[in-house]
Amino acid sequence: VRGDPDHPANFGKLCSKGSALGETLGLEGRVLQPEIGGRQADWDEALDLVAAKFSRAIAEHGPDSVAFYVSGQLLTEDYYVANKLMKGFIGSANIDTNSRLCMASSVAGHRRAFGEDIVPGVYEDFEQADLVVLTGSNTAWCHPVLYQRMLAARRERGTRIVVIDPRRTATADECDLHLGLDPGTDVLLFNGLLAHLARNGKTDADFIRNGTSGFDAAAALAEADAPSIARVAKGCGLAAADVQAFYDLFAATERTVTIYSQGVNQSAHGTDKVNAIINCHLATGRIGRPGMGPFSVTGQPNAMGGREVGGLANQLAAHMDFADQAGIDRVSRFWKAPNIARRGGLKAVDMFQAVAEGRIKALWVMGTNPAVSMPDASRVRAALSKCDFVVVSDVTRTDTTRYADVLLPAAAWGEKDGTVTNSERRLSRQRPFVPPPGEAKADWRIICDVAIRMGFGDAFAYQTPAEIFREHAALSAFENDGERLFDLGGLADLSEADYAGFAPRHWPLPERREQRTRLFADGRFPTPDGRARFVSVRQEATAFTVDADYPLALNTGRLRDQWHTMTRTGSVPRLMANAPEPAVDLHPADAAARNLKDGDLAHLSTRFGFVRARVRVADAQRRGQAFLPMHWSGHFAARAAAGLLSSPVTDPHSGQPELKHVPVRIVREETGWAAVLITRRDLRPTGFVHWSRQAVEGGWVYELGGTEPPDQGILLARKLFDAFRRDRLLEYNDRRGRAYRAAAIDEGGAMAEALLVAAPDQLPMRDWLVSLLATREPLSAVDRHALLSGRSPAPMPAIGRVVCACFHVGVNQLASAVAAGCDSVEAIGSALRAGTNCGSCRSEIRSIIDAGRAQAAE
Ligand SMILES: Nc1nc2c(c(=O)[nH]1)N[C@H]1C(S)=C(S)[C@@H](COP(=O)(O)OP(=O)(O)OC[C@H]3O[C@@H](n4cnc5c(=O)[nH]c(N)nc54)[C@H](O)[C@@H]3O)O[C@H]1N2
Ligand SMILES: Nc1nc2c(c(=O)[nH]1)N[C@H]1C(S)=C(S)[C@@H](COP(=O)(O)OP(=O)(O)OC[C@H]3O[C@@H](n4cnc5c(=O)[nH]c(N)nc54)[C@H](O)[C@@H]3O)O[C@H]1N2
Ligand SMILES: [Mo]
Repeated sequence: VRGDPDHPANFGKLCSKGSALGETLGLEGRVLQPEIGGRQADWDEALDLVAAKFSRAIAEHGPDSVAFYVSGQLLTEDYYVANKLMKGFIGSANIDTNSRLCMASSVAGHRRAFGEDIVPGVYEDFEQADLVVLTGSNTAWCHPVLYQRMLAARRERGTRIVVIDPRRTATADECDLHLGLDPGTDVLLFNGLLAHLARNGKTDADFIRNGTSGFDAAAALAEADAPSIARVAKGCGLAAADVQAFYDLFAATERTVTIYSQGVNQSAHGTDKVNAIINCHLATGRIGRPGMGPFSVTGQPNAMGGREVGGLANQLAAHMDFADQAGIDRVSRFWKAPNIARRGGLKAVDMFQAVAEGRIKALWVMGTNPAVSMPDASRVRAALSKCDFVVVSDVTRTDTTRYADVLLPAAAWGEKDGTVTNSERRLSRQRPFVPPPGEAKADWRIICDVAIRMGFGDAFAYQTPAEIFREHAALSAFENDGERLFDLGGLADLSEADYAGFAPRHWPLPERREQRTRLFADGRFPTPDGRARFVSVRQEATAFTVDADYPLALNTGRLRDQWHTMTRTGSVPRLMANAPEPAVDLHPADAAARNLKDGDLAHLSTRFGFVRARVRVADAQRRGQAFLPMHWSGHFAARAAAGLLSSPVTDPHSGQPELKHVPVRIVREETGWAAVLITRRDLRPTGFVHWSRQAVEGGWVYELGGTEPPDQGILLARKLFDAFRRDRLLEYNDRRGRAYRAAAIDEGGAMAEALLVAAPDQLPMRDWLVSLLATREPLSAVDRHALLSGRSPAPMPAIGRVVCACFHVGVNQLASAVAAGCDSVEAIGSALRAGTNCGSCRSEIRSIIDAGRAQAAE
């Protein structure tokens, strides 16, 4: 897999996960055939059943008794037909998407300010800016290709970077200023900025007068909220000098882009946070011109396409919504859909609540894993298991597919054919290069096949994705005299050949009107009066308060090399190597206060549930705050999904849940034993207090542990070997019953698996055992002896924990290179290639160089 150097969004650069896509094309875990109640079925039978169950629920309980929960993994064409089926033909707006957990606050903020969900700028602005403000965004890990573009510009023209994040993330490594604000205090910080700009005459009076409304009220509320820098500093938990420095920099720099992501969106006040940011850009007229503007960066491959077709329950289609009667009539006429939904539907959290209460009788989940990614996930799981009829379309087995009455095999990346939109409004094609395996089918095809069976054949008789795309483009232009900026009218007649060869382009792409790359530079906005709206916001009390029972604030988010619920990245050894176990980051003082050290097992609980994870003592963490990655599902650990802890409290405007903060209690889990199982088998062990697993060359490494005393732990762990004949086992038991080592030997005499059990912290090194798994060579007498004695036969030149996932370079190799004289990230790059692809490990390489330097100085 290589990037396309001509693609204008990344110029051929890929992140670690993109580079590893080729390693995810195997069929392990793929769903290859439809299943009904766990047994294999053919497509006709499965589709007939889905159509019949949905039709019956609608006939008996009305259209609002069914729902779709869809995803930004879908292509625009898939999304379009799912939305059309639910809103146009079933006649309910109960279709919502995982973008509710991701982008909904940005959508709501854009609509309040601009009248339409528009990202005004383009990625080039990041390079043309003199100041880049990154707030609530760990860009270095989550948008590494864009981040490297910013850093390149910074080297060339000295762009200043300000990072606003309660954690000191890798993104903060190369910044001029890091504001480690208290969680949830962003509105105060940006209100303070607005007040500061107004107080010091740094606003653009012409732009405010000609292009906006509501400035005076917003500025007055900001002034009341944030009357002084001292007040802001106190409220945000920052040093006054840092706040002052940020405000001065912003005030003085015309070319400023403010980039924001989940630290802003995933909040009980996410929409207000978005508007507090936009207010500052409107006040300075810094919008839509080169190098400036508020900029929401999205996450999923096609989160934006979903917003365009109307995948959110409160949107209708093509940027029209339910507030506008004429718009509903217009879409109804265009679709020839008299039964069209006339009011908004249930948003994700409410949708699963309705499922739990039995109000939703039939639910179809497509391309998302809510059993892991929704907040209060145990309630979501209970709802799924109670629901009368659950359909899941996915490419792999997940924690959610376990609840499927009907499981449908969808085509995956590399097999799908259609379009996506990125954060800068750029449409790109996704083209297939392998046929779908087994009986997998494109999502749009599956949805249309069900629609036809429900009696809507005329409206869903598409033969190709291009046909769907043309209709989507035509709807965006239908009776659109420029009042909706989302207009793809120029693409409504695209031929099959043009669609096949479509080169990436920004919308709007109207048929007759002028085509623009950036929007709003003219001071005209898609509101009724053509003016942008300042939204008066005030800093509300944060949704959570820590207390004696739950004394820490838990933040959740992403790791560098994992993608969401790990359905693909989790089985790629080099992507698992940097952070192999689920771990909670704690400030050293918070860890010490709980008698926890690095690598200990911790028990985390909130009012919604509990999980177990290792402790990682991290200086980047502020006191009183903990951070847990969102990634570990039940496929990779016994119980470590962040969703089990997260709160279902939502933002009142966007319905987006507060995924970034929940009060948590973290205590030591007193373990009596620990074990490691190195195996070729794909297992999900049961009966253990804790396990997690890591993909390695040739199989998996399982870490296990329990609260039982070691002798009982040995008995429990040995059950994992029940599958093997006794004469195939090499076993060692120490006399006191505190340690056990064993290996299972295959027909060829090679090690099929190895199990080591000991008291916690007493496990022998296992790198060499893992290497035996990959070699598949018969065990020598020396190996056998070493295995039973728990000592590696020869010192292994282990590469150590992987730092550069793109080129598989480990910490030991880096340390040797530093010792041998490599004294810069660039020198390391030329020597080992590490850090020269996506660049997201550069900050870690830098800290290894610094550590080497410090050691040399001692
Ligand atoms: N490696 C990787 N990259 C990804 C993904 C992935 O799974 N893995 N997923 C993609 C998707 S779908 C998305 S949506 C994006 C998300 O990309 P990001 O939003 O950058 O990622 P997160 O780690 O969720 O959160 C960003 C930061 O918000 C900070 N934060 C928490 N609370 C607050 C607060 O109150 N205020 C401020 N200012 N900051 C706060 C967190 O500490 C965290 O560092 O990433 C995309 N890219
Ligand atoms: N605690 C906490 N929770 C979070 C977040 C957080 O920061 N903290 N972030 C939230 C955010 S921003 C997001 S985007 C969500 C992501 O959460 P999910 O959407 O649950 O995450 P994924 O693992 O990407 O799930 C996508 C599923 O779609 C399948 N899939 C991939 N391609 C296709 C396809 O073409 N068709 C079909 N039918 N299936 C496909 C994959 O196999 C996978 O099972 O998590 C949210 N939840
Ligand atoms: Mo997301």
